[in-house]
Amino acid sequence: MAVAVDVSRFENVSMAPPDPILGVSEAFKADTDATKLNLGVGAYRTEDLQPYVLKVVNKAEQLMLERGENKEYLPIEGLAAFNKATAELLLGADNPVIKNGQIATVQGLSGTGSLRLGAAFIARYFPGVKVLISSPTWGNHKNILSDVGVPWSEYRYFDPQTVGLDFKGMIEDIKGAPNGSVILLHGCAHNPTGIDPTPEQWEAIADELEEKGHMPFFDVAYQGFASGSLDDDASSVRKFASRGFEMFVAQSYSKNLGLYAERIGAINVILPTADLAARVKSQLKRLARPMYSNPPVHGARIVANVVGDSVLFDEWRAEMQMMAGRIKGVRQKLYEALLSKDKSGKDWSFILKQIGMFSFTGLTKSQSDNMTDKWHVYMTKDGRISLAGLNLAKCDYLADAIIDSYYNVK
Ligand code: PLA
Repeated sequence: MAVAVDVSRFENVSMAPPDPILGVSEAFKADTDATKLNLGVGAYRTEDLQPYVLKVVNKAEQLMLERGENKEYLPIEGLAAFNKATAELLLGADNPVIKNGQIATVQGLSGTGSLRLGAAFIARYFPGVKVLISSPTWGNHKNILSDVGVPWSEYRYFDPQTVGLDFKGMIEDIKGAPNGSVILLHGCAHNPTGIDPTPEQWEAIADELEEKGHMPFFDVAYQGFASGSLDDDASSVRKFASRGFEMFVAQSYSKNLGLYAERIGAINVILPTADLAARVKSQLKRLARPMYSNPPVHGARIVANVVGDSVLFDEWRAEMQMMAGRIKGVRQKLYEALLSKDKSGKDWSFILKQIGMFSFTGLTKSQSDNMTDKWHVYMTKDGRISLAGLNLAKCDYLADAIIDSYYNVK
């Protein structure tokens, strides 16, 4: 017999606030104004502002259909061909770490799910160890760590005065963290600032981590998408690997292969020996099994097919360069539009210096609100705009909106 309840036992559940990034897409959908522009979520759009499925992805899917592949469960660690391809793409196939089997790679539910697996591993094996994240960082880093109960604090990263890297502050905070902390680093195209350390600064960061016995945890969500080169965008990670660090690296294929909804990525742990790698991998699988059992196969097959076929691989690189190039093009056009419209002499060149799909405009929350409420430009409230959602035709309009918000809103 059903139990009648006057008051629901869910009565004390409050309404959660919209997600600071994905909630922007929901608000955008609800706006009926024709001029509306979605610069919130980092998702690549064509010059016509339409979503883009890479041609090479279509070809890989065609291959899969022809082969008549089945839908059996994958092993807990994911598709073997994908795991091999993704580690090789990250480090380079001839990297000693790969040759010696010093890497534990487990397919994850894209970047987010892979970060979550890494964080769960930290919670289980290094209880109480603190993770340091950059200020600011991708907002979900905090949620991921908090939800698995890993303590975190922030290191200085962005200097609003120079609109550049607060390198001194970053090093001081890394130095000040308890020995043996985990330092979360963005492999390339830092989100949301678009500011990366120089090669010399990376070297100094590595020195500091070594000195303090800290462990790097790289989040690589934009390999190949930042500069157009898979190798250049992995150089930070490869530098740390060659210096012999034990470390975590989360990867995502959402942006560089446009596989957002396929949820394909990986967590890698680089270790001093193959024996340790085997043990760590077995424990990552043990964490994955009760969370989601085993990962989806479709995106893994796409990646494995593209990376495993030299013709498709070259086509992918060309499409990545095209996407990165289009973003650089709107970056340039937006900068020129701001320069020609704003006669105050303000230096807008930070837009050109930032890399990747985002620009961190420096607009405050109320200025960002004005962008949305008055101009129908949807963006995150930290002042970040996704240039991947902008086209050349809208650069003038966007420049007008930025100038109005910057000068007319406190
Ligand atoms: N890490 C960083 C630094 C990211 O920017 C993102 C995505 C991810 C990981 C995770 O992406 P994935 O799970 O799809 O692989 N950030 C987006 C989307 C593009 C988001 O917030 O989920 C963003 O707009 O910031």
